[in-house]
Order: sequence, then C-alpha cells, then structure tokens
Amino acid sequence: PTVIRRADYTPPDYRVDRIDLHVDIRDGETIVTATLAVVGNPDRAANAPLVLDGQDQTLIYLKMDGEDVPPCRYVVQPERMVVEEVPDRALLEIRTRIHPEKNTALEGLYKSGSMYCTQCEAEGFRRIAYFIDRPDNMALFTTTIEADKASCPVLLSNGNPVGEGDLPDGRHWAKWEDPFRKPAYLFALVAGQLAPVKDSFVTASGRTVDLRIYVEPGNEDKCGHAMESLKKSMRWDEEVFGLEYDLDIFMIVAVGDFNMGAMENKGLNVFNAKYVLAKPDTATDTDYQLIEGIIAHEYFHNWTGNRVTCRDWFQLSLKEGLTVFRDQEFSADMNARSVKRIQDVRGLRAAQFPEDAGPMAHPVRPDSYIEINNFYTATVYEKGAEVVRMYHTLLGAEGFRKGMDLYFQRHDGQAVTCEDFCVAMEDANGVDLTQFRRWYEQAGTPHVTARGHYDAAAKTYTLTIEQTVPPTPGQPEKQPALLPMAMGLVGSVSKADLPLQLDGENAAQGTDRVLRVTETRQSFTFVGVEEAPIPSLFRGFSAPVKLEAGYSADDLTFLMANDSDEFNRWEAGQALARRLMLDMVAARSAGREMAVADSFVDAFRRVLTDEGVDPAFRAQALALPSEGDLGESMATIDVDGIHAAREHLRRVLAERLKPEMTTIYHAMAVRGVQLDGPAIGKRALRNLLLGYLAGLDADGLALAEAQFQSAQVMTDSVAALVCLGDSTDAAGDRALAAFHERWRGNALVMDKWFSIQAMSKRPDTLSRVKALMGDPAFSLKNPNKVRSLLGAFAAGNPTGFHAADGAGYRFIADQVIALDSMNPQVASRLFSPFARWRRFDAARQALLKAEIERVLAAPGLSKDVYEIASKSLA
Ligand code: HT7
Ligand code: ZN
Repeated sequence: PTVIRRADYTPPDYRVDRIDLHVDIRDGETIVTATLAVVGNPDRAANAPLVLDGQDQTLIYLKMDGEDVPPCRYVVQPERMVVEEVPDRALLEIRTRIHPEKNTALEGLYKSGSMYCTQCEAEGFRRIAYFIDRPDNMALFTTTIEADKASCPVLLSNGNPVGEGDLPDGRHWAKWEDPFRKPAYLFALVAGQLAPVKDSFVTASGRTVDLRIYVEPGNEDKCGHAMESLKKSMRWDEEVFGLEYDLDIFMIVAVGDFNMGAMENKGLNVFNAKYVLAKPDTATDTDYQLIEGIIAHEYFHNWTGNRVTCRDWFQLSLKEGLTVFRDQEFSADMNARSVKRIQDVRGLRAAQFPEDAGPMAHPVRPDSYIEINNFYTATVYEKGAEVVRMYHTLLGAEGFRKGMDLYFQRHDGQAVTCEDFCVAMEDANGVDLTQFRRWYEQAGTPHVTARGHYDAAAKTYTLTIEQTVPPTPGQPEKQPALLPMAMGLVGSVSKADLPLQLDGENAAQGTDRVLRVTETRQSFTFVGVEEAPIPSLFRGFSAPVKLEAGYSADDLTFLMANDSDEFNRWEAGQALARRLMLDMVAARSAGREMAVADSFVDAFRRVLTDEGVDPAFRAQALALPSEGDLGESMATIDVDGIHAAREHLRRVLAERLKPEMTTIYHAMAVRGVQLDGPAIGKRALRNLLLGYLAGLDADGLALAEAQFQSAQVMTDSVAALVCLGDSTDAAGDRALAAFHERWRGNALVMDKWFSIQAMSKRPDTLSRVKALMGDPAFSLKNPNKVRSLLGAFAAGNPTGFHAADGAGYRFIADQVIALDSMNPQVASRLFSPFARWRRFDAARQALLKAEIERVLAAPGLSKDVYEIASKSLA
C-alpha cells in the first residue's frame, strides 16, 4: 500500500467550486447525479488531467458542458477517475450507481436499520460521488434527495431547507442548500422514518435557531439531556469565545450503527445513538457526562473544524486537538473542574502514553500514513488537546482568546495548518513560539526528573529539572521541549504555599506560577525561602510529561494532605499507590510476601473519612491506578503480578477499613432519581466502596445484590452488576439473567450487559464471551456490539486477553480477520492492543507475534489492519 507523506503536499490542479447533488434512493440501489463546477488552478501543468476520487461506484455516464465525454478522454480506476483535456472552467455531470444496503464499512452512504445515513470523514464522500475529496477543496453544496415517502418521510442534508414536494409512485423530494463552503468530509444526508424533538435557541445577536434532534420513533423521551447540553454549549461558545451559530437550523440525528462517537457535518451532526439517548433508568452518570461532552465537541467544531478547516489530513489535530480542549473546558465549567481534569489525565495516561511509547507512536501532526482512519488517535486528539492547553497556560486566558480571535479573523472560510494556528497565537501576543513547535514535530512523552536542594542558611531553594524525549519510530534523536511548569513550594512546617521569588527578581510573584522549562537541564533558584519546602510540580498537569520528582513516601503523604492544587493532591495519592503496588509486584515475583504498609492504609483512611472533601474528589482519590497504568511503569509488563498485587491491595484495604467503608457506603445513598453534581459525586464514592466491599466477602456481595434489586438509576444498577458479574457465586448469574430479561429490547443497555461480562474477573470469561457472540442481541456488523463485547475483552480485561496459553490472542485475532472484510475501521481498532506485543514477557511476545503474523497473512487484508500489523512488527 502507498505511504502518504506530509512533505509531499501540493495544491490541487483543479478545484470543485460548486456541487449540485441529486440522490435518488431506491430499494437496492441509489442513483447519484453530481454536477460539478470545476475550476483549473492557473499554476497547473498544461496537460494536467482532472483527477476525481471515487470508489465502489458504477459509472452510468459522464458529461462535460452538456456533451458526453468520449471514452478515450477518461479512464475509471478502482479509486479514481482521470479526465483529460479539461478546460479552465467546466461543468461536469456524473451519474453513478451505489449500493448503500451492501455497505458494511459504514463509510459513505449506508443503511442503519431502516434509515439511510452518511459518514464522510475522512474519505467517505468518494463512495457517494466522484469528487476532489480532500479537505482543501471547499465547495458550495446543494443537495436534492428523492425517496419513497412512506419508508423515508424525513429527508435531511446540510444547510437550510429550500424546497420539497411529492412525486408520482408514492415518492417525494427535498432540497437543501448550504450557504457555507465546506470540504466534502462535512457532507451529510439522512433519509428515513425519524421523529424530531424540537427546541430553539436565541443567539447573542438575537437570531432564533431551530434545534432538532431526530431519533427512531419511540425514543423521543430520551433526548432531553442532549438538547439541554446543546443549548449550554451554544451559550458557552458565545460567552467564552464570542462564537455564534451561523445557520437557521441545527440538527442532530441519532443512529444505531456508527464507526465512531459522532460527526460534526455542517448543520447536520450525525451521532452514535449511545451519545444522544439517555434516561436515568437506561443511562449511567458517565453516559450523561459523555453525552454533554460529545454534543459540545461536535457543536464546537462548527467554528473549529467547519468554518476554519484543515488543509490536509496531517493537520487533523488543528481541529481535533483544539476542539477537545474546548469541550474539556466546557465540561470543566459545567461540572467540578478538578475532577474533570483528573478524568482527562487518567484517559491520556491510559491510551495516549502507551501509544506514544509503542510502534504506532507519531507526532501530534503526523509525517506519514497509509490509512488516515488509523490516525484518529489519542495522540492527535488528547495529546493535541494538551498542546492547545499549553498555549493557554503560557499565554493566559486573555492571551489565548486574542490568539483565537486573530485565528478566526485571518482564516474564516479557509483550509489551514497547525502552523497557521501557532502563528496566530504568536502574532496576537507578540511572542516567539519557535521551540513550542516541537510539540507538533516530535513523538514520545517527555521524561522529566526534578530534584530540589534547600539551603537553610541562605534561605534558598534550588530546583533542577532534566528532560529527555525518548526515541520513537523514525525519530531517534530529540530536542528538548518547551514545558510550561505550573508550580508551587509547600512549606513543610507551615503546610502553606510559600511566596515565589526567583533569584534576580525584586519581589515575590505570588505563590503559584508557571516556569518555562526550555533546556535539557535547567535550574531555578528561589530566594527568601523561610522553611524547607516540598515542591508541587506541573500543577493541574500543566504539560503532558512523565515526572519523577524523587519524592519519599512521606513527601507524597504530605502533598496528599497539604497541596493547595487539588489535581496534585490526587496525583500524590496515585504515586503513593503506584509505588506500593509496584513493590508488591516485585515482592511476588521474588517469592516474597506482598506487604501493605500501615502508613498507606492510614493515608487512605484519612481521605476516605474526610467529610470536608467533596465525595466526587474522594472517589477519584480512592480509586487505585489501573492495571494498565501500573504496566506502563514496568520494563516488562507482569500481567499476572500486577493483577495479583492490585487485587491483594484492594482486599487488604477493604478488610482493614470495612467498618468505615460500610458506614460511608450507606451515608452516600441518594434518595430517588437525582442527577445533579452532588448526587453524581455521592454515587461515584458509594459505588467505588461497593467495589471494595463486594470483592471482600459475602456481606459485600449481599450489599451488591441488594443494591442491584433496589436500584432506581442505571448507575447503581450497573455498579452492582459489575460486582456481581465478577463473582462466581450464583448471585452473579441471577443478576445477569435478570438484567437481560429486563433490557434485552434496548440495544444500548445490552451493550453494558456485554461489556460487564467481557471485563469480568471470572476465570471462565473467554468461554463466556465466545458464547455471548451467539446471543441474538450480538452482531459483528454493529460497531457498538463489537466494542462492547470484543473491544472490552481485548482492551479492558488484561488477564483474560493476556491469558498465558494465548487463547485470548487467538480468539481476538480470529475476530479481527472476520471483521476486516466487513468493516476495516472497526477491525483495525480491535486489533490495536496487539501492537504493544514487545512490552510483555518472552512467552507472550511469541504468542502475540504469531497472531500478528497470521493476521498479516490473511488474504485481502485492508490497508487499515495492514498498517497496524506491519508497523507493529517493524
Ligand atoms: N471528526 C469526527 C471524526 C469521525 C470519524 C473519523 C473517521 C471515521 C469515522 C468517523 N466518525 C467521526 C468526530 C469528531 O472528532 O468529532
Ligand atoms: Zn472532533
């Protein structure tokens, strides 16, 4: 397969200025007639042909300026059509036949249930019509949809509705016009039996926007939260960034079959139903928060992505990193800020750090790809958001806003680059960000060590920071990154933040400041330091680095209790727990007892019982680092050792703190159905404690069974079912059967039932997962089902997937091969855990490698899976 390189970017020889689409949907086939107004680039070579992207279409005819184009002037290849002798301006009319009913890849036009819908990012439009399908071709679109009126009463596309009417034979049509130029990846079309939930929003300038959420009839009562989230997002973007919505109508459609979470098509967002539909008895608190965040994310794309888009797909983080940062800030403003930050950093560490340390490591702005769908990664999204956050940290909220304003002023209506964004930030603030650009260029998570020295006589404190960026594929040598380090010094006696005055400064500048770390080794000397401090570094996780600060266990316990930065209080607790568990893993592997220090239990007790601390924060602080997190800290991941150590520590904590845990479990009960922040926080703490207690003894399991039976909200039901599903007691199967009986008609709730079983700690989980594939609710064709059963097993059940006999590997590799011919995007994601094969012991490495080789040898392998497999072995 061809490697596409960023360095090879050239402007296109032609552009499509306008496209008039006519989509005639019939049972079994759809006829697409596209009229393209094509304009030649004056700089093109004299004989440059017009190359239109297109695949999986049958050409019916091709006309230019009203005349049939003779066959000698064009050639149709599997992925393009090449037309010779196209003048500077031409009107092409291209009619093709496509088969949405047979489209299992869910790219382009496909059927989800009885509904027709589209997914065009990144390169799906070329499966609908021949076109210049690259993001720097921004065209004006009009779309006419024609379909059977009874089976497809609702016909939607981008922009504003401009006409509709009836046709003979029970058919009808609707025409949509989008006044904003856009790349083809933002095109959307929906046709089907859909029920609208309607509302409206008055913009800051007084325009009324119609808001509609379209769902399958019967689901109208599950849209309230999505609609409220949309209105909050619209207001927030006006207030924080001065950005107003620009069309008269904004629509969201929920579909059951979708490769990702949602898609920001102009004026017509298409969503995985999982991120729209919610009622307290069907959706968990986490689902509610995800819906709020994803609705916001897609809405925010209207400016960061749609009005200003990417020049090419290497610039993907321009829109995704920025929009993730915006949705994170929105959610932080709507909920508890530090808890949101903790959740985001947990996510970054769980997915992005391993990616950055493996064979698929790539910069935030990648240099090459084989299949762009493989680059919708944690690096482009989440590390990209950290990069945007660092501008915010370095320039301050005001400076960042100035940069954003200038970015829109310069680039509205354009397809631009990450460099353009950086230049706007520089110019608006009069700063030089040359070194900062390394964050776009270099892959790999910087490793930072910090050491401090207090001179009591001179009252100085010297902090020495060293950084290295590890080598990654294709990048053996790295330069130091610019690290904004938010920090403070906590007095060891006063337990308060000390004034911060650097040597050479006239006066202290507050007690919390951002230092710019620019060198491989750099020292900062603070003067007037009246007492020995414990440094609190990278507060709020101000740069995406791995920090080793040489803290003693006492230092960490001190910071857990006294750091004024809530994020770093949490961080200190995690570091303490991580250190303890890694010691336990080492002890186990040396044949020694896994000892748990009393001081750790005491520190845990103090957080648990501190009623002055918000329950949501306590829940975060008392959740031990995950097995994946611990593995990241080991040279060779000891799967069984990590599991044994973590489970042992959970049991010891539950044993030693059972009375306190039980009391607080009951005290955190929430009456009835309450969905506000405090109720969510209480449930989070209560359910965390239920996990500890249910893993301990019969009393705990009884609590779980009682909670399962009386639960009034899905959060409590699922939390109890997770505990019961982990147990081999008959109560587990009873609860799973009862849940199935109650919810088997609800696809989204059944996803939870599949996931809980796939991630179960039971020893027979693999055989149960295999059996579940035969459940009538399961289908390999539905991405949500694949993710909830197979994805949850492969990525969320370390001991099951990494079983020493390799049975987990064989099973998932079989499913990847089966899935690849249907849906390469989903197959490739399911396959990704194999990429980390070199991180495990020799026996597992051999087993994993053999499966990667088997997948690579599968006939007709997609580019998607090929890229992951071949890069993993390189
Ligand atoms: N921009 C959207 C990405 C997306 C996507 C990409 C590839 C294949 C299918 C897809 N569905 C959605 C979603 C977002 O980041 O907002
Ligand atoms: Zn996005």
